[in-house]
Amino acid sequence: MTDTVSSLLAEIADIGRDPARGGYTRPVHSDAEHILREWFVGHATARGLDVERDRNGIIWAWAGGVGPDAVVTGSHLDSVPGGGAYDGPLGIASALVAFDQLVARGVGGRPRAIAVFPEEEGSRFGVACLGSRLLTGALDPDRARSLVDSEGTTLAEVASRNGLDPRHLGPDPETLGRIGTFLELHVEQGRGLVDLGEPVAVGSSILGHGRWRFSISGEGNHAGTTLMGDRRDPMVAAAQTIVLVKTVARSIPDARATVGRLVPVPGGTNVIASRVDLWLDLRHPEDALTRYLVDEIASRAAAVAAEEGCTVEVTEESYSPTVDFDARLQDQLCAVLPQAPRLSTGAGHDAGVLKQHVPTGMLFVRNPTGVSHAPSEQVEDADAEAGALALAACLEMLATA
Ligand code: HGY
Ligand code: MN
Ligand code: MN
Repeated sequence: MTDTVSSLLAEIADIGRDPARGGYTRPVHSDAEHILREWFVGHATARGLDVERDRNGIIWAWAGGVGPDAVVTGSHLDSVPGGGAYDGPLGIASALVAFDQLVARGVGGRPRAIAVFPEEEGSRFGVACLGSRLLTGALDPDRARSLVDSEGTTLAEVASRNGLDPRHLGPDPETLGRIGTFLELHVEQGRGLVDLGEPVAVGSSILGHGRWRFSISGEGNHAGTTLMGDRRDPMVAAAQTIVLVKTVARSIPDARATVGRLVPVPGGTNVIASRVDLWLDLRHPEDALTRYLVDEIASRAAAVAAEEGCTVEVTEESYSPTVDFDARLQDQLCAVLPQAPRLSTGAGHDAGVLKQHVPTGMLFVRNPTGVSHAPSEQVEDADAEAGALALAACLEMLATA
């Protein structure tokens, strides 16, 4: 095979482009994501890998037999709305090139696989790392089945439409038990490697992060016939909540709090909303402080809402504690990549979910802009190839250690 990471990514460069937002919008089980899945399966099959899809929709491409104690790499193909070209697909393309390297070097040893996890971003059904959470039992299957997208379609319905039996969604200890070590390569979502002048880093930790839905309810009414003093306008309460989110988060060093999504109901220009849903993405290295922050924000939001005659209901949609990757595995990876610094990340990954169950590590590849979840996310061709070679070297070590 003469594929390079850049040539593989060039094959999908037009899939799921979003002219309105810029970048890519590839929600799970969209046409775009299905094309990306077919792209991956085509390349895996062409390499003689045994491809299967498990009960949770995770794709596994096996070389050298199926588990146990397999060395598994992989990432995701779904994106955030208006996302970059590399968040997810870089890990998949690099895994294909790394597997080519292992074949070229005649590397045997443990079975190895590439995994493609669905709905890592949680952009359609609201729960990040949905596939790996189902696989590991971190997400209740009944709750998963009833998750709905913005059209009100449940995950169960979408799963059925896509050849999965929703009754089988859930923990899969047999599949999980095949993994001996999991190593995910991902574009760095920050400027650590730029500042350090290195192309590749070894991951040290993932920041704890959660998502909470704030449903602010007031009284829907006519924009023209309702005097200002007679209103219970949840949009006003929502605006004040968004400002206080920043105030509270800035009071705690290293906290990151974001409201990136807000949905007024019914959403008419000449209509006072009856309800506003907004989502808080909150992250901090210390889980106790994350909890403090969400409680503080929720209580202040209730107070500002009350002043507008509104109420607030807060629902936790997903939460992942801070994850420190296995120290021994980090040391092994750094022994293979002596130039690679160790970097933490503020971004969540399926590796963070799997780490609770199997020895797990990450590699990050330099992103000159440091920007992610936006069209300007970038990886230079030379760094992309360096990442695949680094992944190949680490997989060889893990397969033969
Ligand atoms: O949201 C995250 O941190 C990841 O990109 N899903
Ligand atoms: Mn990602
Ligand atoms: Mn992402």
